[in-house]
Amino acid sequence: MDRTFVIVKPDGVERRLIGEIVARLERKQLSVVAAELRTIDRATAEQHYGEHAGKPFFNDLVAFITRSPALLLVIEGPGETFKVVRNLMGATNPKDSAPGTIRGDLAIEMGENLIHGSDSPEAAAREIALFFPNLA
Ligand code: D4T
Repeated sequence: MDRTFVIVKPDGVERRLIGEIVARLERKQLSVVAAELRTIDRATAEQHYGEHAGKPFFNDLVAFITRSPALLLVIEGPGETFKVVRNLMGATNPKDSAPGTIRGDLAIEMGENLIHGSDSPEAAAREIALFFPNLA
């Protein structure tokens, strides 16, 4: 089985969309294999979004992802799980994401786009190790 890392971001928890979002992953026949509701600390957020350090939206991004609890998830599927999840999520900017996707149906602002999913198998391994260091 093949794993990826997902965050239901603070806006998703605040809007009480945990059930809706997890249900969409499960209906696709993906499995939740680890889950934790956690307020992400600043150091972890800066490491997670390291590729965006120095960009104009970086400080807002870190402030957003740390502002209240997020649901951290390890998701498992039969293969290319990161890609399956990214397709369910829709495009990063909710103004571009297709209807039928999580962002396309439920989000409208780039800064509040509900969900994160790793964008490659390498990112999935790195992010699972960062957020769930005790997971085998
Ligand atoms: P995440 O990482 O949150 O799943 O989003 P994506 O993988 O879909 O997109 P990303 O890494 O390029 O962007 C991370 C995060 O930053 C916000 N963002 C991005 C922003 O506010 N302004 C921007 O110009 C970009 C590119 C949205 C998602």
